[in-house]
Formats: sequence, C-alpha cells, structure tokens
Amino acid sequence: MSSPAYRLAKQAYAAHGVDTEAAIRHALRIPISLHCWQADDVRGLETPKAGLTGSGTLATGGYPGRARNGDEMRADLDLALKLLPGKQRLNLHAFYAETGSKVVDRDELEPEHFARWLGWAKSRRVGLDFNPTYFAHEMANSGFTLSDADPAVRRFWIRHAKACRHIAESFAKTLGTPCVNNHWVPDGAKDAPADRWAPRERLAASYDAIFADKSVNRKLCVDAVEGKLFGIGSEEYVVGSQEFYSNYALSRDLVLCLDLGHYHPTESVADKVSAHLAFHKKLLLHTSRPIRWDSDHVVILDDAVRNLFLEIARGDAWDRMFVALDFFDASINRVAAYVIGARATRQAILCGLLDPSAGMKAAEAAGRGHERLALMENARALPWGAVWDELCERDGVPPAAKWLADVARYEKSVQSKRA
Ligand code: RNT
Ligand code: ZN
Repeated sequence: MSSPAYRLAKQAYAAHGVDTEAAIRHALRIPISLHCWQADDVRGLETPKAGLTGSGTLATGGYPGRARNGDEMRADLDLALKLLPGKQRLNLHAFYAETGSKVVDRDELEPEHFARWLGWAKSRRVGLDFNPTYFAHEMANSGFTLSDADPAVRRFWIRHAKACRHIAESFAKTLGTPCVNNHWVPDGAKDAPADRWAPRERLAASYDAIFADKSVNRKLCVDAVEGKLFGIGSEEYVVGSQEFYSNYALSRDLVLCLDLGHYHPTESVADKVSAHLAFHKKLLLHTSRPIRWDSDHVVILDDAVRNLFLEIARGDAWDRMFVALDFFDASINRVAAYVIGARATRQAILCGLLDPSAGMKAAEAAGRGHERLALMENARALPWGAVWDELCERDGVPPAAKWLADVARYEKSVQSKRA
C-alpha cells in the first residue's frame, strides 16, 4: 500500500506526463559503484604501510570509528548496503589487497590477493570495479608516476597497471559483470614547470605500453582514464589534464571519467556530457563535491549533481554511463557518509527520470522561451521527495532520514569500540 503523499505525487507528475512508477523502477536499476576508500580514509591495507606521500589524496578529520582492516571495511559496507535502495557495486583500489603477512608490491599483485573481497562481492551479489593505486607509495614520491623522468619508475607503474588489468578481468569473469578499471595518476607539479611537454609525452607512451597488452579482454576489463584540474602538490601543472585524457580516451577507445570535483568552479560538468558524448561512446562519472581547494567532500543533492543527471535523462544516455562515488570525509561517521552520498546520487538519478522535460523541449522548439523557463522552475517544486520515500519503501530500506537510527546503533556497538 503506497502512502497518501506518494499517491498525490503520482498524480502531480502524471499531470506533466511523467510516470512515477516507471521512474522508480528505472532509478532502482541503475548501478552505483560504492568506493571502498571512504571506510578507512583512503589508507589502504598494505603490509607494511606504505604511508601517504605528498602527492595524491588526503582525508582530513578525526571522527572515531575508522575501519582498520578489510573485515571492518566490509562490515561497514554491509550496513551501508542495507540502508541503500537500488543496485550497488563496489569500487576497489589496488592497495586494498589483503596479502596477510606477506609483502606483495604493487607490481606483483594477483587476483588471489583480493580473494576475500571477491568472496564478499559474490555472497552479496555485488559487481566489482577496480582502480590501480598510483599514489601512497615510495615510487610516487617524486610527484610523478607513469610520466616520471626515470624509466625505472615508469616501468614499475606500467607493471602495476598491467597487473591491475588482469585483476579487473578476473573479477569480471568470476562475477559475470564487466569491471570498470579506472586510471588516475597524481602526476604534476606544485609550480610552473619549464617543460610541460615531456611528461605528457611520457604519460601517453606509458599508457600505450599498458594497453598494448592484448591478452586482456576489454569487454571484461573496461578501462577508464580520469583527469583533473589541480591537486594537492600539483596546483600549477597536472600532466593528465582534462584535455589530455579526453583526447587520449577518444583516440584509444577508452572510457573517459568525469569527476565532479575536478573542474574550475564556474565549469558545469552537466554541460560537458552532451559535448563528450557527441564523440565518446561512454563516460564514467565520479560523483563528488568540490569545496574551495578540496575535490572530495561527501556528495549532497546540490545543483551540480542534479543537473548532471538531468542532462543524462534529457539525452536518454543512461546506457552510456557508469556511475561511481568518489569522496572521503574523516570528520563524520563514515557509514553515514556512504549513505548520504550514495542516496544523494540516486536521488539525482530519480529527479532526472522524473523531470517533465518533454513540455520544456516543446516550449523551446516553439520559440516560447519564457514558458520553457517557467516550466523548469516549476519542475523544482514537484514532490519528488514523496516519490523517493516510496522508492525506499519498495526496496525495503528506511525512507527519509530514518536510517540514522541504524547508524547510531552501529556506531555504539561497533565503531566506537575501534581504537
Ligand atoms: C583523485 C581522483 C581519484 C581518487 C581515487 C581514490 O583526484 O578523483 O578518483 O579520488 O582514485
Ligand atoms: Zn575521482
């Protein structure tokens, strides 16, 4: 039995020609890949700990309860899965390998080092995605990896990337679903380099060496590449910029990744979707939230996220999209961070599917710009929240913010006991 609020919402949308039932079904079907790295503040599970280097990523905050090992991460993810409606996947990074007491360097990683993650994914019926980890390692201390001037450094990371592609392929084979394998390197310089050319030439050559391995089935290991405007320690120059990767992905038939946190604040990622998809086959989206110089705050339902999925809906480009989360906040409960960010992402998907775009497009085509604008404004006021709660109820998860009680219980009984 649906709620009175939903029944009213259904009518309100129907008046605009929108079928809420179809939107709910579609919104539940779209997979969202949960990034494993929110659970442990992007530390990784390597033995001995490689330790964070200056280049790469950094989670800030000291909220208690960080997951300290793979079991704790999986327990946190189990709770997140319980509280999230729809289809989820898990996005692993290579430095979450579990090698026991054995030290296995990144260039020697094998599928067996992820056996516990794979077992978990199998039993939860969750598909896996993957990422080579080109940071938090002594071979990344120069601030460069695949584009480093030292050929030995480049060769190390090329071996790592090749190993990761085999791991991704084996995940896909075992789980029966393609594995998106996303490459992001921190390479860049804090201040103006005298030579912007050579690192870019080396980066392209290194990737070419990686993808020259034709033994990997690219239908199973779906490689994506991710650029960035600037990072910590690469404020002036990023080797793998947006232009670099857009051209590289297109010319090598790879998937281009757009991370919502990786652009100048006045740029609209939503606007980029139709531009890229005029040429690229598919995009990988990292939902995130930039604040000042940080690119990885917890996703909320802000205009950037809403507009992104609105564009996908308006272009009916759902099948040309992989959706993944990418944020980390160590200043709040980490399971709550997962739930907030994943729910906001799926809410944006739902809002896109509920948008009465047809009327707006018709007004626009008829030259009635004022009508288009008025309908767009009106669409914001439609009762999507009641449809969202209905979606949650139908999928058997708490609606609204009722999941907070589960997180509070878990925090008390599990997370607060972690030193
Ligand atoms: C970093 C990229 C990248 C990472 C993860 C951990 O700026 O967004 O996706 O966040 O690989
Ligand atoms: Zn990202």
